[in-house]
Parts: sequence; C-alpha cells; structure tokens
Amino acid sequence: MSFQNIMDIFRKVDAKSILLICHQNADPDALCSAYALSCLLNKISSSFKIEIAAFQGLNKLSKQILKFLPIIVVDSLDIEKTEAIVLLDTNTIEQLGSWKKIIEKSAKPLIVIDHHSKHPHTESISTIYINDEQASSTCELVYDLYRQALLRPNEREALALYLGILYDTKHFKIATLRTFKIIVDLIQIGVNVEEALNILSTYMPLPERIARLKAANRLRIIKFGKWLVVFSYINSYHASTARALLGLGAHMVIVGGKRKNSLVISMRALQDFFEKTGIHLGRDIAQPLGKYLSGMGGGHNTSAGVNGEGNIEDAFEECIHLIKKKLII
Ligand SMILES: [Mn+2]
Repeated sequence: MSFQNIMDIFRKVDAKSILLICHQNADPDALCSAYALSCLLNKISSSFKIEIAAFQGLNKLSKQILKFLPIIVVDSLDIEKTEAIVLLDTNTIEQLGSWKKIIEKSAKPLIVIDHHSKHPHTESISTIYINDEQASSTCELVYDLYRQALLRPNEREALALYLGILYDTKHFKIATLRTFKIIVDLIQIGVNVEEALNILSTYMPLPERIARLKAANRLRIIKFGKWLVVFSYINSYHASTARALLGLGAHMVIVGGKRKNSLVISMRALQDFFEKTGIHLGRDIAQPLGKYLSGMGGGHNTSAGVNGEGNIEDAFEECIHLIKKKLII
C-alpha cells in the first residue's frame, strides 16, 4: 500500500475535509506523524481541509512540542463534516475511548498508518492498512509517504518527524539502520539536533522535581550482597521518582506513599539486576506484596506497581522479606 492508494481513496470520495486521528493522550510520534502528514497532504492539494484530533488530547511532551511547531489539535470528534479518516500510530481502536464506536459505525473510508504489531480487528475495519512493524515509529512511515509522493519535508516538517522518531526509539536506543538513514536526511534538511533534544527533555513540572529530590533526601539504602536496593516514601510522582533513583545508582528502587486512602508503591530495577538475580518485579515482589496489603500488585520484570492498604514501613519490611526469600547471595 502506498501514498498513491491513499490519494486514490481521497479522490474516490472527493475528499475535501480529512480528519487525522491520534491515539488517546497522543505521544510525540502520534502528534508529529499527524502534523507531517497534514503538511504533505496540503502540499498535494491546497484545497484539503485537514484537522488533527486526539482523544483526551495530548501527553505532556506533546504539549511541549506545540510551543515549537504550529500544530492545532482538537480533542473533540466531528465526523459528519469529514469525508475520510486517517488513524495514526494507533494499534487498536480501544485506544480511542468513546470515539471507538463512532469510528466503527462510520461508513467513511478509514486509513490506518501504524508500526505496532498487526491487529486483525483494526485491519478488518480499515480501507487501507499501512502496518510495518519493522518501522521504529509512525513518523518513519510518514517519511516514506513523502518519498513516495516525491516531495521533501521542509525544515519544520523534518523537525516534527525527527521528534517523533527520537521519542519512539527512546532517543535512538532502538533505532535501526533504516532509522539512521532517515535521520541523516532530516538533519541535512536542517534539523538542529541539540534543539530537538531539548524540546523532548526539558519538560518536568516543579512538583515532580521536588518529589524526586525529597525522595532522594529520604533514601534508605539496603545492601543485599553486591546489590543496592533503595527505599523511599513520597506521596506523588512515584514512577518518576523510582526512575530517578535508579539513575542515581540503585539496582532496585521501591518508592511508596499515600494516595487518597490507599497505599501506592512503584518499583523499578535495572535489566542487569533482573537478569542476574532472576527477580521478576511484577511476579516475585509486586504480586505477593499486593496480596499482603489487601490490594493488587503486578507488572513487568523491571517495572511494577502495587495498590493496597496499610503502613508504608510494613510494606517496606515485607519487600525486604520477599527479596531475601528470592535472592541467593
Ligand atoms: Mn509510535
């Protein structure tokens, strides 16, 4: 499926208004791919009226991007006035919340451009399904559409594509040769690498900074053989704080505090800690801790969370007990 196929569909329905939809709390890849695509379509025909919509608006970093790129995004859906819909960076229409039903019922052509694993339902309701799991980001796919259209992004569009790719590859940690080839082109067009990095990294609200610093000040360090496990308490930004403490040098972090009437705990560990100790945070710590606190716990191997009731000191003691049980030093 190519750019030509998309244009054929637009021509078939005589599309004047085109709606580009991002997944809920649109991340920079969703937002920037929609923006770059809207610019591409406007280059093809200035008579297209294009609107970008995101269910429940944008995430924090995407909001930051709006200060640097002239993107207008709405958080309401008006499907009546549009002739065609393009869904970007969205794996399943579950990610569209209450818009899901409206999209499903609509008889208007639906074009999906995505790089997550192929989803049969999404495929079944789409007129054109551009899905490439090898692509690092939806921005990479939109860049491909520029090439197919034999058009070159301008500086702003290149910056948008760069930001989407930068975000989705976790600052190029999971970039491929294909990604870097595109990146070279975007830099040649005029992307300022340092400025782009700043756009994606400067945003941290003051309360979050304070939470991180307070948690660092209240650290309790426990050494299990060569492993450093740190505990701290704070009443907000648990996940962010846990990540920050990992960055300070801990192998594993447990941060908890009160939220409303319950106890919330976030934990993080280094990949190396998981591989060498075999301790799976979700299964071995968060799940049993959730039970202990009459709540729920779970998560992944290096990232997990618990919601429950009780006293934070008790919860920490139980964590220590669970770690000791699993850890053969
Ligand atoms: Mn993406």
